[in-house]
Order: sequence, then structure tokens, then C-alpha cells
Amino acid sequence: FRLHCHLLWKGGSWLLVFVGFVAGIYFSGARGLGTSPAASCPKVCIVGGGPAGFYTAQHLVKVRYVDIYERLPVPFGLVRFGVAPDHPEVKNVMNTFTQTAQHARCSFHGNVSVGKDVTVQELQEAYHAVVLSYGAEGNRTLGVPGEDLAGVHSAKDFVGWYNGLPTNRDLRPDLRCETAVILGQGNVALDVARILLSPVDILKNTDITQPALDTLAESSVRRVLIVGRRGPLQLACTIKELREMVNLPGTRPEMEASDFECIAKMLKVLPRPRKRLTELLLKVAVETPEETELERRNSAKRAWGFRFFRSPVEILPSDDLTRAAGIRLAVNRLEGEGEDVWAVTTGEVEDVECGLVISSIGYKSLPIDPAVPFDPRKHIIPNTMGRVQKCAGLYCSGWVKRGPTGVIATTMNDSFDTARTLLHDMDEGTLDISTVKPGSAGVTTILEKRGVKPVLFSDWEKIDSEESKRGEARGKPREKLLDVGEMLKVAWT
Ligand SMILES: Cc1cc2nc3c(=O)[nH]c(=O)nc-3n(C[C@H](O)[C@H](O)[C@H](O)COP(=O)(O)OP(=O)(O)OC[C@H]3O[C@@H](n4cnc5c(N)ncnc54)[C@H](O)[C@@H]3O)c2cc1C
Ligand SMILES: NC(=O)c1ccc[n+]([C@@H]2O[C@H](COP(=O)([O-])OP(=O)(O)OC[C@H]3O[C@@H](n4cnc5c(N)ncnc54)[C@H](OP(=O)(O)O)[C@@H]3O)[C@@H](O)[C@H]2O)c1
Ligand SMILES: *[C@@H]1O[C@H](CO)[C@@H](O)[C@H](O)[C@H]1NC(C)=O
Ligand SMILES: *[C@@H]1O[C@H](CO)[C@@H](O)[C@H](O)[C@H]1NC(C)=O
Ligand SMILES: CC(=O)N[C@H]1CO[C@H](CO)[C@@H](O)[C@@H]1O
Repeated sequence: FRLHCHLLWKGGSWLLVFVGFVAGIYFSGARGLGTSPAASCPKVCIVGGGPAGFYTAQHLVKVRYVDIYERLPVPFGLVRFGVAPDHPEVKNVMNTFTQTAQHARCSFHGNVSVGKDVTVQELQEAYHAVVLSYGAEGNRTLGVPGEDLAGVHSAKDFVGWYNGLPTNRDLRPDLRCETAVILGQGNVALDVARILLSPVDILKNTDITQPALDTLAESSVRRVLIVGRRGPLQLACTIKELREMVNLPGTRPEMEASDFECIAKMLKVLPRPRKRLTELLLKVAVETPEETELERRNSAKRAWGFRFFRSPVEILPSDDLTRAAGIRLAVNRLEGEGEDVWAVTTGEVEDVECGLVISSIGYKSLPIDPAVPFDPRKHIIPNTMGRVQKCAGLYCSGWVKRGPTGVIATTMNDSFDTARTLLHDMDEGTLDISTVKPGSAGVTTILEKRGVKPVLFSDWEKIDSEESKRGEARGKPREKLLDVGEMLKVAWT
């Protein structure tokens, strides 16, 4: 076992390995691969194969063995199942993740649901450290009557549907209505609005799933309202995403000028990113457009707009009570000052007719295993700089560490931070790595007993090439497999 360990380690201690082997001497108690060839290999595993998992691994593989356990047979988390199909450049990070997965000290084990197929305690018995990077797989709920009606979806499910997440394959949203209301004004809300309104010609060469493309081609949705409980100065999307809406072919903005009273005079006190976002918003919402823009808007068949100062009160049912036919919104005013501004209702309400309601008010992490502490209020794993509180050897990174906000670069930074914390603990001796642990060999035995067969990275590469092949036939970068059973079949043949 130790010899095997040494042979895998290519990082500059070959001579020592040789000397150690010939002499048959095994030093004991030494810590860290680099310090002595005879030290046991400290082993780390990561739960979740999204950006947090891969970036944590990227930093750790420089000096440690790292195994990644992922529930799905396919890697990359929200880069595959979240990032919009018309943002292919964002998905280039998959190349970096692939390099990490192919590193000699990294291995990927898909189709393993931690908390179900193997417990966190079992992982801790097999590894010196376990990093939880399993993201935010739940959605926040509106908590209003009518939320369960047909025609009401969480953005998480809607996005999962057009991006081929197996659990959302059967969502089949009904798009035979004129108006869709999206609740929430973050970047996810804008992704959903853009997908609903994009000309199918733009989407057809992306990796959007074919069933979603077919449904969108038949869509009657002509108007998308993006509703926020606070005002234009609290808009949660970023400027690049707003600009994409503004420039979306075949659409015109439809705003209410009264929402923007008093905004212009605030501009000069705003910090720079907020100022630029607000300037663009004002340009679109209240300024008189130039001639060519006016013509463009007049010929547009579809419309989108923000509605501010509105909170959902109730989803209104159709006459036969079977599905959503509208939404009742409470009219708000703002209280507080500066960054700390919140909405209070004025008592006034307003009804909007719509056949589709998409709630995009944020994702939510879920507890994974009773052995892991969980903050039921913040919906994160309580941690200090990535160390799970009161659990030696447990760490966390990504959305489950910080909450469901931040772009991939933010997730990268905080994953590197967690990896540094972990290595620091190993080097300082606060994390015990003196005992020999079996690593993936131990977990594989447990999984075998339970009839769970992992999908290795080389298996995923078969799925990947099958998807590329199917995509090529349609002029798409890939046509995703939508069914776990089919993924497994391709992986294992
Ligand atoms: C719709 C959407 C679009 C986005 N678009 C962009 C964008 O264009 N640009 C950008 O920079 N950022 C974007 N982001 C943000 C970015 O996706 C996140 O910052 C990042 O994905 C968070 O990484 P994570 O690894 O913490 O979570 P995730 O990406 O969710 O990864 C978690 C992984 O853990 C796995 N997992 C869950 N439970 C278990 C379990 N029990 N056992 C094993 N594995 C498990 C999941 O299957 C998943 O693969 C977007 C986010 C969303 C929601
Ligand atoms: N292209 C990209 O770079 C991209 C694409 C998608 C996602 N992402 C990132 O992924 C992260 C998650 O995005 P997100 O859009 O889900 O989250 P988000 O940016 O936090 O936006 C959530 C929105 O929901 C609203 N909201 C929350 N609770 C509400 C409630 N109870 N009632 C009414 N409205 C409520 C928020 O309004 P309040 O402000 O009033 O709370 C906000 O408008 C973000 O950091 C985002 O930037 C990036
Ligand atoms: C969000 O998730 C809950 C379960 O946590 C579910 O019951 C609800 O229908 C989902 N959808 C919406 C729109 O909130
Ligand atoms: C990530 O960290 C670097 C270096 O500390 C910093 O310059 C950058 O702004 C950070 N990016 C994000 C998105 O937080
Ligand atoms: C988590 C998961 O999807 N596990 C699957 C792994 O593969 C077996 C088939 O061998 C499925 O039955 C499991 O559901």
C-alpha cells in the first residue's frame, strides 16, 4: 500500500522513495507527502462535483490525493445545469475542471449520493479530511396561496428543465399564455426571461435540450414581467445581463415611468457599478429613444419589463381552479436608508393576468446528513473560514458554505480559501493525519456492498463524446442525455 502511494507521488521525492524502498525503512509520525516518503498518504475527499468541488480539488491536488464524490453520473454542477445555454463562454471552466479530474492525484466518482449511498461518517473514517461542496439544491418558497397551482414553477426547476437536469425532465411547462411573471430580479430571473423571449433561431445552436427548444418554438409567451419587491436601486442583476435583455432581438422594453421618479437625482451618490447599472436602466426606461431604436421597438413582437415595489400576495386560479391565471401583487413603499432598505406594504393591491409564474427568489442549501451541523435559518453549514464548526476534519466550500449567491469566480476564491485552511490545519498538526486511512478503497467496498457502481471520469468522457456526437448532428455543441439510466448505459458500455 505504501509503495503504491509513493509511486503515485511524482512531486520531487523520487530519490527519497528509492532510498526508503531499498532501505526498507518507514518513518512513522511524519506528516505530509512532501516531508517524508514514508509518511502515510493523507487523503481528502470532496462531496459535490460543481465549481466549488473542482476548485477546492484544483488547489489540493498540488500536494494531496483528492477523490470527488458526485451524486449525478455527470460532473460540473451548475456549470452544466445552471449556466444559460446562450452563455457558452462561461462553460469554458469545464476545461480547467477536466484538467483537475485528470490529474494523477485526483479521481472522480459520479453516481454516488452522499448521505444516502455512503454517510459522511463513513467518509470521515476513510479520509483524513472531508470537504462538503454540495451546493444549494433547494429553492426558497414564496409562502403564498396558489403556489402549488399548475403554471407556477421555481426558477430552479425551470432552469433545470431547459438545461437537461434529469429530475426536471418531466416539468413540461405550459407556454400557451401571453404573459409570464417572474418574481425576483437577480441574474437567474434574467436568464429565465431571456430564454423565454429569445428567438428560437438564437437558441437552436446552443446546448439547450431539444424538448425545451421544441416547447419554446411553440410558445405563445409575448410579454415577460420581472417583478421586484423593492426599487430600481435594489435591482439584483448585473449590467452585462441587463444589456443582453436590452439588446435581445425582437423585443422592446415595457416599463412604468412612475417607478423611476427620484432615481435620476440619486445617480451621483451611487457607487460605480450601481451607478452604471442605474444609468442603463434609466436610458431604457425613461429616456426617449433615437430614431433607429424607436423603429426597432415598434417592430418588436415581444416585450419585457421590470415591475418594482411589488410583492406576491396570491397566485390567482383559473375559473376551473386548475391552473394559474394571474397574480395578486401588494404595492410596497421602501423604508430604511442606503444599502439597508426594505419593503413594507401600502395596503394597496394590483392584479396581473398571467398563465405562467416563475419564482426566482433564490436557491437554498439542504441538510445532507444528520451528522453534519446545519444552520436552519441561514441554510448553510455553520463554519469558520471553511472549517465546519465543532467537527474536526470536516470542511466546506461554495454555496453550501456562503449561501446561494456569487458568480463562479466568487466560488473559486472561497474554494481556494477552504483548501488553504485545510492544508494549514494538516501542516500545523491541528488535523490529525498520523493514522493510515483507506481512502477510496474503503468507500468502494462500502458502495459495492450496497450495489452502487460509481461512474469514473473516463466513464463520463464516454457520455461526453456521445453528447457531442448527438449535438453535431443538430448543429449544437452537445445534445445532453436527459435520463440517468441512459447516462449509465452509455458510461458502462
Ligand atoms: C441558474 C444559474 C445560472 C448561473 N449562471 C452563472 C453564470 O453565467 N456565470 C457565473 O459566473 N455564475 C453563474 N451562476 C453561479 C454559479 O453557478 C455558482 O457560483 C456555482 O455553481 C456554485 O458552485 P457550487 O459548487 O457551490 O454548487 P453547484 O454548482 O450546485 O455544485 C454542487 C454539486 O454537488 C452535487 N451534489 C449535491 N448533493 C450531493 C450529494 N448528496 N452527494 C454528492 N453530490 C451532491 C450536485 O449534483 C452538484 O454537482 C449561476 C447560478 C445559477 C443558479
Ligand atoms: N450571468 C451570471 O453571471 C449569472 C447568472 C445567473 C446567476 N448568477 C449568480 O447566481 C447567484 C444567484 O442568483 P439569483 O438570481 O438566484 O439570486 P439573487 O441575485 O440573490 O436574486 C434574488 C432576487 O429575489 C428577490 N427575493 C428574495 N427573496 C424574496 C422574497 N421573499 N420575495 C420577493 N423577492 C425576493 C431578491 O430581492 P431582494 O433584493 O429584495 O432580496 C432578488 O431580486 C447570484 O449571485 C447571481 O449573480 C450569475
Ligand atoms: C420550491 O421547493 C418546495 C420544496 O422545498 C416545493 O414544495 C415548491 O413547490 C417549490 N417551488 C416554488 C415555486 O417555490
Ligand atoms: C477573487 O480574489 C481576487 C484576489 O484576492 C480578487 O482580486 C477578486 O476580485 C476576487 N473575485 C471575486 C469575484 O470575488
Ligand atoms: C445516485 C444515483 O443516481 N445512483 C444510481 C447509480 O447507479 C445505479 C445503477 O447501477 C442506480 O440504481 C442508482 O440509483
